[in-house]
Amino acid sequence: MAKIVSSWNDWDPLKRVIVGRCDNSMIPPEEPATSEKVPVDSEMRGMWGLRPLATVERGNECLENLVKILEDHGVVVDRPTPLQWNQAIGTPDFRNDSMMTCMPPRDILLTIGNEIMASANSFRCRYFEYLAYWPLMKQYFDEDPEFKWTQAPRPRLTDASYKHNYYDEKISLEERLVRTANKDFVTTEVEPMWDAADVMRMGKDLFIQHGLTTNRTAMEWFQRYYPELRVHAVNFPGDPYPIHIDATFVPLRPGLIINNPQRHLPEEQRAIFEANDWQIVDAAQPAHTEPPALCYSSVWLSMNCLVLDPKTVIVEASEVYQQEQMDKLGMNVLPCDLRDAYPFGGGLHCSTADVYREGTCEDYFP
Ligand code: ABU
Repeated sequence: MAKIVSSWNDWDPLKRVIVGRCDNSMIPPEEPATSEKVPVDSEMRGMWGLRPLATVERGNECLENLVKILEDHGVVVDRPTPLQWNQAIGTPDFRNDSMMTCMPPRDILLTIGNEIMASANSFRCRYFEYLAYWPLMKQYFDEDPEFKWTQAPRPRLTDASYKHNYYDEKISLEERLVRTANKDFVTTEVEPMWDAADVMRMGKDLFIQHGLTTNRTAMEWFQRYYPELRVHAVNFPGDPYPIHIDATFVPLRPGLIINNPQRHLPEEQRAIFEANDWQIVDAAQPAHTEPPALCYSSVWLSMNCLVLDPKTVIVEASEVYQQEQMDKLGMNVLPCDLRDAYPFGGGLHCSTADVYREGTCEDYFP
């Protein structure tokens, strides 16, 4: 039996990966955690329902572009099995009028070594999203005797998990930034809640963003679950909607990170990188001033790239400034037309989840 699952970081040579699907995707109904992520002037405020079929088909076409590039570079690609996301869901603790999608997998699945763990998301609409990946998990389990198939403790997501009316309609951008700086977010600390895309894996070290989707209790949970790893809480005060680290702080290879210039890492949190001779470079400006229609994410998906190995990176095809910068940083750039998949939850990194990268668990911060 073969070794199928192993990955310790985002830059070692990628050999197997999951790419999401847009089928049956929903704009979910408003609920305590999601409303905080949707800007007050967004066209998505108050909207919910099935996403238009033409956009689903176009999003899937974009994901096929990514699959082709990956396969042309010898990467094995696995795909989830979409559910009918428009079904209402319920648990003893909450009911929600629909689910969301199986994009992006990066939010749901966290690969650390030979373990893939389904996350403990704070959005009620994402509570059952892991089911789309369960057929793949079973396949890996059958084929790889060392694969650890794990589900993180399921949050209850009762009303006690959220600060209600935390952001009212009139909150200014400045006030949002003050709250980010004060690490004052919509979730409470009654239980661990986290999105896998808030976790940056760097061998022995996990850097986890504290923000709208991941709380402090999650960090404490991670440290106890992985006593052999070091967990670092990071936060980015320039981000009024802090969600997911992979459009903010993105490693390209050992020693090199690009950082969102609007969301600088505070001095005291940079120290560990500087002390270990890592270079933190401001990312290039996005090529767009607005995200595409019906998109939750910011224009900074420009830097949400997928590293195939320490010399090769996939960058969105229209993000010419980011491509140019990657080229200057010594990376071989593969452009991929993916922008119309952004509304389904993110860019190139978001749209994937690692299954296998070569390499082992290294200590980059001795
Ligand atoms: N899922 C990544 C979103 C990050 C951003 O909106 O900037």
